[in-house]
Amino acid sequence: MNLDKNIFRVLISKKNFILRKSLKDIYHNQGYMIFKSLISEQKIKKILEELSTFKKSNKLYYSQSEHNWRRIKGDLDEYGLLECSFENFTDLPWAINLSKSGRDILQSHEILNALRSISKHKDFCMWQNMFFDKSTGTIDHIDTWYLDTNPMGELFGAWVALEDIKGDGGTFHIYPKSHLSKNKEWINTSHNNFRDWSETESKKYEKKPLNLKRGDLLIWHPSLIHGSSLQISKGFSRKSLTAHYHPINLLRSKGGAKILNKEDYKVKLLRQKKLMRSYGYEIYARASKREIFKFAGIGILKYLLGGIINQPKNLMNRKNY
Ligand SMILES: O=C(O)CCC(=O)C(=O)O
Ligand SMILES: [Fe+2]
Repeated sequence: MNLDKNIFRVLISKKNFILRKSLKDIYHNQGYMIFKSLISEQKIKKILEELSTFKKSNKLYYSQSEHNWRRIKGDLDEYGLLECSFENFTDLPWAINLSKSGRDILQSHEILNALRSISKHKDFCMWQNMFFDKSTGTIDHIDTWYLDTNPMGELFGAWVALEDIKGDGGTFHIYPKSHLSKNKEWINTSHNNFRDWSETESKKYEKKPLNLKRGDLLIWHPSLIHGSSLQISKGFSRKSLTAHYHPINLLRSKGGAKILNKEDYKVKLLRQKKLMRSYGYEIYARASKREIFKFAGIGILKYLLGGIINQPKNLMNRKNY
């Protein structure tokens, strides 16, 4: 046995343990963590090519910012930028290549390691994702009002810069430490009240615009106030991805939801786990192929029926307030 090598190994793992502990502390203290140059140039080039191909196709997609199904060509501005955010772009059966390039980033080992470095949990599932070509200008909010775990606080928001963010295309911003607020008046309020609460609460903290570089990853706490600004100069994009992850052993919920008894929790968790699929990746995806087809099929139907069923509703866009 080579003793020297072994001692070295122990020292390394001890250092790693200390490093990991301090990363967790920083995350819990600040409410966010930035991982520089995490995603390779090759993966970024691929996904941008795939988005560009998809934009030429005029296929259907679900817009998170408008909350409805739409054709992509009609949503491109005079510079060819997509005006709306594209929700669950990895779950469209008619966008296989785009979906794969998205999963290669959002369900990657790189993001898994980043999540593990700041969480006590080992395995995660991607609940939802979005592709932003242009800044939609998202109101300041905390994700927990919309999505969180039960018990709350273990959801992870993630943002990947697909280009250097300089500001002309709008920026994503956070309010460091705002997740530590004791004020929980947002629980069980309407969206309007929640928006007012977020605006008032954010004023107590310093706003930090994040000029991340292509390939950087940001992870934030579900109670951290964040949002984004509108495009400043025409023609400038804010190419980025976001995703929300939860540990596989926790139930998806909303912040402030009632705590379930052990039995009910177990049953619901089992049901949730049955839907998850790895698709060959180390981070699980939220839904089985069957669910994905169902979601897409309902989408086509809603688009064809139109009217009230597919009405836009953009609650989170700054333009509306
Ligand atoms: O990039 C944005 O405009 C907002 C994204 C966001 O709030 C989220 O993904 O939770
Ligand atoms: Fe958010």
